[in-house]
Amino acid sequence: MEMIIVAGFLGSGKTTMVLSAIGRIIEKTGKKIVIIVNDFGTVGIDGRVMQKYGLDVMEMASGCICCTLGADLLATIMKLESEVAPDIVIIEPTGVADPSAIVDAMEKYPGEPMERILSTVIVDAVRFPVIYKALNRPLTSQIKGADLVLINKIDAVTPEALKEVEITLRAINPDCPIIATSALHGTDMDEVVAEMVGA
Ligand SMILES: Nc1nc2c(ncn2[C@@H]2O[C@H](COP(=O)(O)OP(=O)(O)OP(=O)(O)O)[C@@H](O)[C@H]2O)c(=O)[nH]1
Ligand SMILES: [Mg+2]
Repeated sequence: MEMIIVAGFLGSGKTTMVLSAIGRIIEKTGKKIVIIVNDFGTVGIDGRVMQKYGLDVMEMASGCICCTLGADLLATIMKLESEVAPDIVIIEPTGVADPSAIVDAMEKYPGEPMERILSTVIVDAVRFPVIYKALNRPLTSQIKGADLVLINKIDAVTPEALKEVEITLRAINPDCPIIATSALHGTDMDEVVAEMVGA
């Protein structure tokens, strides 16, 4: 089983990104995917979308996987593994969660270890300058720990503003792939999916 964490601050476009990516991942790889979401999102993951792709959604009983210190998350994944046996589990934590908390929690996972854990962080291109000022520490920490950074909502910013965001992110994380996208319009999603599934 592989794990893709799709983190990012509130409203950055995590759910929209997951919905935009899953169909492409399934078409490309034929893999069985399960999504674990928290239920506080502005865009819910629609049951009909799930059915279309034969997906299962599991919401945490507590609604927030970062608040459960891993215990609930691990139990959920164990249950998934035995009942659904997915190839890929995609986790959308709440906006305040640092993906490294999930990666750390997975070290105590009693089942088969994950073949791969990818920490994706979505950055809202529109609100980044403001959020970066207000929440510098947690945002920097998220981006530093990311395996993949997606700058989302590029449809809503000028090329100059996007460039600024790119420069700041690159300075924080010099190594990981950074892709500018619009999850809403499906821009550059092939590139995103290629990074997500490692193909
Ligand atoms: N313009 C634009 N809006 C977007 C894009 N992606 C998402 N949005 C909008 O941003 C808002 C938040 O999107 P969500 O996908 O719910 O974001 P989220 O990170 O899952 O939000 P929470 O789960 O509430 O933290 C919605 O109104 C989306 O339609 C994008 O690429 N461009
Ligand atoms: Mg969401």
